[in-house]
Amino acid sequence: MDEVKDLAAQPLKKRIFSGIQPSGIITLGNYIGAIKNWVELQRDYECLYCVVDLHAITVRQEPAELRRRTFEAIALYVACGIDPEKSTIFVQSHVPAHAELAWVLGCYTGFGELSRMTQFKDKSQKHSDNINSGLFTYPVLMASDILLYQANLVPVGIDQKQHIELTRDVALRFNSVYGDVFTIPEPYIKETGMKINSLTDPTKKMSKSDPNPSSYIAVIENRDDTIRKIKRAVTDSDSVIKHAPGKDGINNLMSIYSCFTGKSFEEIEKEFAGKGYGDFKAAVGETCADGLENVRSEYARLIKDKAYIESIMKSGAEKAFYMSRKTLSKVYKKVGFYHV
Ligand code: ATP
Ligand code: LTN
Repeated sequence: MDEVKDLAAQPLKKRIFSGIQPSGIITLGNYIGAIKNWVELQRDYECLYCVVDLHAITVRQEPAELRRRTFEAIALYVACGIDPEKSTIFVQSHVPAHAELAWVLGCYTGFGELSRMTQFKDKSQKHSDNINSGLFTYPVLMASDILLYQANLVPVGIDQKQHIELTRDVALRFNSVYGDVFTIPEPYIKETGMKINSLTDPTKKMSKSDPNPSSYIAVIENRDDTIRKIKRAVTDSDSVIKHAPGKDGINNLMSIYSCFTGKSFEEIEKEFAGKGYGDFKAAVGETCADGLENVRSEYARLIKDKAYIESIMKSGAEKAFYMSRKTLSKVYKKVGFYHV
């Protein structure tokens, strides 16, 4: 029995875990900062990609919408190129060990550590009418997601770096008391695209829960909307296409362009030398819409196939359930819970 456990804890390929909240329509920021990298990493890693619905309820959600978005997010993962034959795709609430481990890890996480989390500070300002304890302990649940599967690497945008550092601290603390229970995970954050900013306020992160749809590109919106939103994106008053401090709007559009074309900022500056913002924005809009074209048509096909999407959820949850139980039983044993 112990041998089986050890095999599950040490896979041949290194393991990856990541997730997105079904808290809104998935944006270009989520795509570039997370999903695009997930697709590439599938080749060399054993990957688990989750729709983290337990996290989403830290902010009030309309139940029918949450349910619909969870379904849509799974379809979008597949449409983007996550292969259900290679990777485990599942919904967080389908695997009870996430919440169970979160309770245990909460007892090894300091109030002071959680108080320093910038996402908590931001979100409690934005939702001052609902500063619930789930919002505060959110990073403990995220640590459980990652540690349950003994993940080595966690591909995310830069905004999640602090949460991964906390995950490492909690895992090291737990291991120092009980021995090597958890793998210590590393963040995987790509320099270009680690923070795509809002199109209406380029000093802020593009966010799917932004109430203004002009601030984000939805991965599945139509081509004309994408082109129009980029055309109207806020930029500064000079008209030189150059990556420079203070030019947040242009820097942001250059990052988007770079992510789809693979061109460096210098190459982009050369390409648009002598041209104005109008030409540049049109090129970014077209390139972005082209880059999302396949995802959009694949999504339109998949979203109609309820039985297929639900079968992915079910088999993903089964695999994740089995893997998660290994770690949870080990943790329960280590802390001294009675087993019969
Ligand atoms: P919310 O607005 O509800 O907080 P969000 O759009 O910030 O949601 P999350 O579900 O919190 O998205 O994040 C999912 C993944 O996408 C994380 O890895 C996160 O770092 C990444 N991500 C989110 N927004 C961006 C962005 N603007 N640029 C780059 N990566 C991003
Ligand atoms: N907190 C993340 C979403 C998330 C996550 C995870 C990401 C929840 N659990 C585990 C990576 C690994 C966010 O993007 N806000």
